[in-house]
Amino acid sequence: MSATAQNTDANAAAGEQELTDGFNLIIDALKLNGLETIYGVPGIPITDFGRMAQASGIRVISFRHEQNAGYAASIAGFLTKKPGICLTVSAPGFLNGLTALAHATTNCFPMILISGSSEREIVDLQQGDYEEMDQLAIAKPLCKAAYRILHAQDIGIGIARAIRSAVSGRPGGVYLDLPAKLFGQVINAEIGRKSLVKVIDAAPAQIPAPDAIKRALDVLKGAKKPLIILGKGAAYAQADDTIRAFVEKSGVPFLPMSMGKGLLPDTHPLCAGAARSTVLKDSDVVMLIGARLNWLLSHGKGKTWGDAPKKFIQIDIEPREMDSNIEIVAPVVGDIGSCVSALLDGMDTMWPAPPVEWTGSVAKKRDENVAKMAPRLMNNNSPMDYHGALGVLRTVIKERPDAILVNEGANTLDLARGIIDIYQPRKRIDVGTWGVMGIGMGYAIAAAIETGKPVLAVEGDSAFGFSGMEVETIARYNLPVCIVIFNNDGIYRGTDVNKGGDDPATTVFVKGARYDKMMEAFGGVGVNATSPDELRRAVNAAMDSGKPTLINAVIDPAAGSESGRIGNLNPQSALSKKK
Ligand code: OXT
Ligand code: ADP
Ligand code: MG
Repeated sequence: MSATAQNTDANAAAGEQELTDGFNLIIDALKLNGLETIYGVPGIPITDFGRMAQASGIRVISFRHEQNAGYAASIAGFLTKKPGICLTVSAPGFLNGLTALAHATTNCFPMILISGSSEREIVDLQQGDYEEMDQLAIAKPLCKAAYRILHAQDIGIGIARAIRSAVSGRPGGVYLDLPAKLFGQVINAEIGRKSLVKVIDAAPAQIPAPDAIKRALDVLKGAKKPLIILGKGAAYAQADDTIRAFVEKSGVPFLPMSMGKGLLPDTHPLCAGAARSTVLKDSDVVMLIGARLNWLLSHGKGKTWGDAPKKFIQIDIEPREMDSNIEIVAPVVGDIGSCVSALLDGMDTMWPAPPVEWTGSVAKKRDENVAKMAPRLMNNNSPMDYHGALGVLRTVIKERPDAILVNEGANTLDLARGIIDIYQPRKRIDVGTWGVMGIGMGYAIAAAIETGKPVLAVEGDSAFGFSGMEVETIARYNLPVCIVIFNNDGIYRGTDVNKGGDDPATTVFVKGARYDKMMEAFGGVGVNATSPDELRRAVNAAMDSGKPTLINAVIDPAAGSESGRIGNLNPQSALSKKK
């Protein structure tokens, strides 16, 4: 029964006018639109709202810091195609949630940050209200849309607008500002009920133009060395069978971006993940499906892409993405499900496979790289190196392909991305477009809550520190999350030395720290693993039991490299080099 209906019954029994209020209308509006989970941190003015939402059957997951709740909401949006909801208090809580809102927008994940706020009259005259801040103005440049609701009868339409803005077109973050007074505003229950809006077809299909499809197929057909790149937009679209059918019918090698892995298994015969530099350099036609030509693809130019002339086909819902970095000869604008099925329909029954010289050379390079890596993954060194430890985790995921892998760090990220094969769509979630540290525990919590599947979070020791306090949240909700911390005593490496004094170097942490004790402190399982064999036993036990577990994997402090695979992005001082 809706919250408003419960009040109505009580009022009718008392023979009074039927009333509802802001609290109840927000709850009813969210439920009416199937938004049944909230990630947040309570406090003035939203504490009672959280209680009432929980009492009404909404799942309210209470975090230790809003940034982690925000990251949880953002990835809930990616995993479900419904906006993830993050709820925060005013000013400081709002600001803590804002990084995640900006992250959602940058990564094209649908999310709504709902923040309580101070009263307009006082904020606008800057008279020093409790947690005073002009939140709407601050949020605007960091999200796709920002709205404020001032009257209870506008709650229905305000929430509908927020939902539609988050999920339609290119998905993104939306800010919804709810001043404290709104929650307690009382209105007639019937008027309230009628003001609610159920959003119909929140993300309408966007059908591509037939001539755009024909142009794209003509370019693809003319290719001698074609390549398909599958980005996280393709994973988000949930058009998994259509994408697989298209790739297989085309016979074109595909390169998955990090979160596009698993759309087709990394072990698929057409997967070129292990021949990345070869396919980027040597291909002549590249079809991007839900992937942007940003820094992760070297903007489509330069050394990475080699000298061979290239034509790009791009499928994206955002028309302005076309030609953002280089010329796109065949832009296809529409939602990926509609575009890829139109491409599939437009292919002749006898679609010619790409020349075997190309597919054969890609397969050969891939097999060579895989074979080169294989022996390194089998070592049982103690302390562990990255390859020994990741070899174990690769098998864990192979044996449990429906588990979700969360991954952050530098070396821990880059090496895990290459080594751990992914077999199903949306099973690898990571630092995304910004390469941001801190998504780990929020993502792990949301992945467990939204999917009910076991989660393996593979974390650099620095990366983990950004959201580490949420191990208490994981223990409190008894979530099936196994965290493995690659503990190499620091950021990139634990061997740096301060050349100017007694303070520790900026990149090193306490030597020999025991992160496993953190989980034990909250009643979960903690394990210290010093060899691949110990790691294997501990992870298997955790994944089988589903108990919250934190494994401190002791990694050689000298094993990593500066910034993992992206050390080239560090600016260098010409002066210090001369010294
Ligand atoms: O083809 P070639 O020969 O080139 O080979 C490629 C593949 O073909 C091959 N490959 C394989 N071989 C064999 N078998 C298999 N299966 C296979 N698969 C692939 O391997 C190579 C490499 O493949 P890859 O990875 O696909 O290709 P490449 O060239 O690396 O791809 C380029 C990129 C750019 C697409 C890729 O590198 C990428 O996606 N990179 C993302 C990088 C990223 O986002 N990093 C995170 C940011 S780093 C830094 O900023 C950090 N900070 C600062 C900070 C941040 N970020 N955020 C905030 C809020 N504050 C501060 C911090 C603090 S990282 C960091 C902490 C680090 O310390 P930790 O303790 O957490 O971690 P450790 O480093 O472990 O100590
Ligand atoms: P990656 O980092 O994996 O390369 P990006 O985040 O750069 O991926 O790109 C994702 C792209 O997917 C964005 O340009 C976004 O507009 C697009 N996108 C997201 N959802 C859809 C969809 N349903 N249909 C079409 N394009 C989409
Ligand atoms: Mg580290």
